Amino acid sequence: MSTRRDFFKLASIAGGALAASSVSKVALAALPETVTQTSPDTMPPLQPKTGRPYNPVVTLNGWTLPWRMNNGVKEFHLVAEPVVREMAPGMKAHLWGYNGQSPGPTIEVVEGDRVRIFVTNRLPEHTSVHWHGQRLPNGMDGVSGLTQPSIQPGKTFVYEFMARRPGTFMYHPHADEMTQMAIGMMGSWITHPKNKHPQIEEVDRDFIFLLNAYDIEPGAFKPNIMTMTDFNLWSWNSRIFPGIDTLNVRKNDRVRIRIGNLTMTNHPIHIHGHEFTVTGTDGGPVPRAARWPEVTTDVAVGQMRQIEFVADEEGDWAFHCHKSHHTMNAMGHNVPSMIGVDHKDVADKINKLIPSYMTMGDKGMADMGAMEMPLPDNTIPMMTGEGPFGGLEMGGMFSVVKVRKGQKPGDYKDPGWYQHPKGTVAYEYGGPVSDAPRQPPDVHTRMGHAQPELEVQVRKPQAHGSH
Ligand SMILES: [Cu+2]
Repeated sequence: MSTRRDFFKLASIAGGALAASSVSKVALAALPETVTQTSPDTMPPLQPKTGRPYNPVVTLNGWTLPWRMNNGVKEFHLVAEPVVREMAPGMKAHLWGYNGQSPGPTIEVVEGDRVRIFVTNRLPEHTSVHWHGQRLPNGMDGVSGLTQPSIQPGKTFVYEFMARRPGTFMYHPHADEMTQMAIGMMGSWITHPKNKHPQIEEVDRDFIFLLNAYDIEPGAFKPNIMTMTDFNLWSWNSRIFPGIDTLNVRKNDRVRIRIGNLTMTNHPIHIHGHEFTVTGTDGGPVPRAARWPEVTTDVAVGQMRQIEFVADEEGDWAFHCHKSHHTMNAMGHNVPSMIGVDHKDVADKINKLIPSYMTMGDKGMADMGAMEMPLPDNTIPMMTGEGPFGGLEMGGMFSVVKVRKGQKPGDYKDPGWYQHPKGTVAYEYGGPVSDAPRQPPDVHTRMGHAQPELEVQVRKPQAHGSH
């Protein structure tokens, strides 16, 4: 608690600092300037210029919201508004978000910081902001109708509380949630520890992103907000592979990745080539004795998971959701199985009549990636992305952790594809392959073994049994 004398002391310090930076008191009484981001690229971490120092995070295909200091209070300005988000090159979605992007900017503060967030509503309907996972006064919790009146279009509300515990959090509306979260309104929040924390490791690379899902028909721009389970775009920070940036790290870096889930299903997030431990959730740091090694961790709906590992194996390591339909991009629903059907000639003709027509491949789904068929505007192939050895046949929730010895500290630009040392890549066998005859498959065999046809006797239940 500040005493009255402390307050005057602070005010005079602040006044001095302000005079130096020529910001008037009138300006500080007004709303903090609105900062907008239009690029969907991963922005460099925001190094704190004021307040307690910390090691900032990297928001995957996102950015961090700058703040201003006002008498020791960190002031942020979030603007809820319609945005156009490029989900991948060639595909844009009309979403709702904050400050020009969906998800909104990451908010980073330090444990003990007093935070004031101005929220301006430029949406066509009311909203609110819930600070998921925070300890705060009940009236700052952002639940429309329960803890506050909703923020009407054109209005600005102020939230103010102290960031009491360190960890990884999110923010999202608690007003017409079905619409507002299905259309991209969400953002990440990190509270860094004030001092060295016994359960919180210092890391070299610290990434954060949110899992989201949309239902956007090929050729359309707006998500269908009525969809409950049948989404067709599975994204990280509203980006789909190959639109998701790679996570570039230096060999032996200690890496933390913070993942929050605001979709309507769980996502088992999987890394190749390394093991990690879950070091924290939105409930706080996991005590060391309670951690165990994993290569996949399930991030359930409304949860945050912080995973950590030492990146000590060089290479391009796949990092993705393990639900195979979540590493694919938009496809029409109710697609018939076309395996075994040669449709190459028909597809072109059908496409002229029905622009949104897409077919499943005739051998499997892999030939979808090869783009034999013209696609409608504003969609990208279901499985795509080119690697150094060919098509990756992945979309959606997929990226690559690039571990390199040569990555300079502080310089984390994409190093390009991994150059494998000689003799360390799977290769084609050059010798003879025996051509032993195999049982030809036919309708009466299973697994190649002939099976006698079974005669099945059905005993009908009898009304006048012996019981
Ligand atoms: Cu998933």
